[in-house]
Amino acid sequence: MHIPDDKLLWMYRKMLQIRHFEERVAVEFEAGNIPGMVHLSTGQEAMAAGTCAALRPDDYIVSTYRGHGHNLAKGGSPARMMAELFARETGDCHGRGGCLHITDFRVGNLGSMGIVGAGIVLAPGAALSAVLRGTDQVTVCFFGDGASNQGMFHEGLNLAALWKLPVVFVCENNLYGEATPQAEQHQPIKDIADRAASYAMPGVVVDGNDVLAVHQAVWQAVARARAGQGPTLIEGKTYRWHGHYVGDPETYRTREEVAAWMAKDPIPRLRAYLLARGLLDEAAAARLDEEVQAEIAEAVAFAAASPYPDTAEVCRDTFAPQPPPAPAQPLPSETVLTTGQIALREALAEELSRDPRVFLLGEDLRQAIFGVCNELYEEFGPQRVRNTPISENAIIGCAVGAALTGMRPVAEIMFEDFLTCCMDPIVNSAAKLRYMTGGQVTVPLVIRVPGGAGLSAGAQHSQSLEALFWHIPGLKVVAPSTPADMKGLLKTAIRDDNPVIFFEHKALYFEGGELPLGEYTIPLGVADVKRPGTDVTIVAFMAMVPRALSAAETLAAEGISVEVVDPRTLVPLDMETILASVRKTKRLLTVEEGALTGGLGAEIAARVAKEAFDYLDAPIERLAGRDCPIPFSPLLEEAMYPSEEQIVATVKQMLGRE
Ligand SMILES: Cc1ncc(C[n+]2csc(CCOP(=O)(O)OP(=O)(O)O)c2C)c(N)n1
Ligand SMILES: [Mg+2]
Repeated sequence: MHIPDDKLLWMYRKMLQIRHFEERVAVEFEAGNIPGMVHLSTGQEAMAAGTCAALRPDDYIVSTYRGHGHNLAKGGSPARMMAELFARETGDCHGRGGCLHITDFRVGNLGSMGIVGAGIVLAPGAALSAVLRGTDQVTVCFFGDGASNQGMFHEGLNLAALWKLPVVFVCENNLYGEATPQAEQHQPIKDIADRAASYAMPGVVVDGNDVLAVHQAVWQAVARARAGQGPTLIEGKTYRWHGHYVGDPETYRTREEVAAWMAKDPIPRLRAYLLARGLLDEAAAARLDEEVQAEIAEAVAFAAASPYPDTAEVCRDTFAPQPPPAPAQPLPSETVLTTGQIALREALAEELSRDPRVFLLGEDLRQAIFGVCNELYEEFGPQRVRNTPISENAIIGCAVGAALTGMRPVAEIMFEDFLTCCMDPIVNSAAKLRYMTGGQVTVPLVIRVPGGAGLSAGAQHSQSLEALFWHIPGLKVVAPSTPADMKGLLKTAIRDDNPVIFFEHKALYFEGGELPLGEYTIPLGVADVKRPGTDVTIVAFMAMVPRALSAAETLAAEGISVEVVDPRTLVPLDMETILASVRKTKRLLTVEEGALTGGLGAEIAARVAKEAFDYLDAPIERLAGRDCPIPFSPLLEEAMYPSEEQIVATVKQMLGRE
C-alpha cells in the first residue's frame, strides 16, 4: 500500500506530540498540578496515530480513559486538553471530565468512557446514524484487551456485524488489564482478533508498535466500512510504558519486560524509515522535536494560567436547555375514546412522520406482547422501526451513539425489569455524557418501557422501578396515567434534547380514555389536577391514578372532598402544583405502586414537609408497594400494592373519620 509522504510525516509528528504530551502530563501530575488519576498511553502512540491517519475529519472515534493520544490524533487541541487535566474552565470539558473523559466533540471524538467496554455499544449507534443520515462517515471504537471480556463486546460486535455497520473496532492489546496479564488470566484464545470469526467479520492482528502496519490495516477496514461491507476487528499488540496509572507500583511485571518493549519504541522505528527514505534528516527531526516540545510547553502555560470553573455553576450542563414549558392546555373539545396503547402508537407514528431523525429500535417490534409498535413496522419499514437482537446493552448503547450524532432514537425495552440489563448505557452514558463533556453533546433519546404489576407476571416482569431512575441526575422521567397524557407527553419527550425514560404501565395500555384529535403535546414538568378537592391531596402515580380517582368518588359520597394530583413527569417534578394543593387541603397522601422504601412518596413528603410544614394539619401518609418482590398468585399480587379500600381508609383516618 502506498502511503503519501505528507501522511508519513503527519504520523511521525503526531506520535511525537502524543509522547511529549503524555510525558509532560506525568511530570505535571507528580508536581501536583493535575488532580485525580491519570492513565497514560506512552508506548502506544502508533495505535492512535496510525488509526486516525486513516480517518476523515468528519469520521468519529469513541475513546477510553486512556484516551489522550486518541484525542490528539483525531485533531484535538493539546492546550484545551492540558487545561482539562489541570481542571480548568478552558478545558475541553470545562473541568467536568478530566483524564477519564477527555473529549473534543468538534473533532469527532464522541466521548472517552471510564467504564471498561462501554464505548463498544455506542460506536454501532454512531455508525447507524451515519447510515440513516445517508453519509459515509466511519466510526472507530478504541478499547483495550481487558474490555474484550465484557458482555458489551459481544453485543456491540454482533449488532454491528448483523446490520453491516461502518465501524472499525480497534483493540489496543497492551497485554494487561490493570494488574492482570490478559493472555495468562483473561483469555482462553490466542488472539482477541480470533473472536471476529464469531461475528463473520474480518479479524486482523497487527504489530501495534509499527505505525505503518496499523495504518494499513485500519485504512483497509475503513475502506471496507465506507463501502457498506461492514465492521472489522483489528487487534494491535502494543505496550504501555507506564503502569495502569501514574503511581502504579507495577508489581505484576518485570523491569526486563518493560525494557524489552521500550526497545520496540514505535517512534524511532518510523524515524529510521523516514531517514532511510530521505523524507527527514537528523536536523529536521531535531527541529520537529523542539517544535512539538514548545507546543506542549505552551499548552501547559495556557492551562496553568487558565481560571478554575465557577463553583456556582457546578450543575451546569446536567441537562440540555429546553424552552420553558408552554402552559398546559385544557383537553381540546374534539376527542375520541381510545386506549393507551393506541395513543402511544399515534404519538410514535406522528413523530416518525414529522421528523426523519426519529427511528425506533427494540426487541420484537413487529409483533410485540403489548404491541405498541406492531403496525408501525409495516408502515415505516425496517430501517426506521428496527428489530434488534435480544441485547439490551446494544439497544440502548446504539440509541445513545445515534443520539450523539444527530438522530432522535426511541428505544423500547420489552419489560421495565430488563432495564437492569442495560444500566450502564443508561446511567453512565446517556445520563452523563452531556455533563462530563462540559455540554459539548446532547443526547436526545427516549427509552419506552412497559412496567408495573397486575398481570400475574411474577417478580421479574412486574416491577415499578421509577424511583431508581429519578435518582440519577441527567435523566428525565415520565410516568403518565391516561391515553391523552401518554400521547402528549411522548411527543414532547421525543422532541426533548435530553434522555427521557418513559414509563408505561401495562394495565393502562388497555384502559379507555379521551384522546384529542391531531397534534397534541404536553410540556414535561407540569402536573395535572385530575380531580379538584378541598379536604385531602392525593398525589398518585400511573396505575394508582385511576384507583385514587375511584377512592375519591367513594369518599365524595361520604362528604369528603379529595384532590387528586397526577405529577405525570417525575423529572422535572412540578412541586408548585403539589405544594399549592397541599397548602389548600392541608393534608397529603402519596400513592404509588413501587416499593415504599426510598419511593417517590418519600421524596415528595420530604419536600412538602420542608416547604409547607406550617400548613399541614395531619402527618403526611404514604401508600406504596410492599417491600418484597412481586408474587405470582393474583391474590398475593393484589395484596402487594395499595387497594382502593386502603386509600379510602387512609384518607378517613387522616381526617379523624374512622
Ligand atoms: C466496568 C468496569 N470494570 C472495571 C473497571 C476498572 N478498570 C479500569 S481500567 C481496567 C483495565 C482495563 O484493561 P484494558 O481494557 O486492557 O485497557 P487498558 O487499561 O489496558 O488500556 C479496569 C479493570 C472499570 N473502569 N469499568
Ligand atoms: Mg490492556
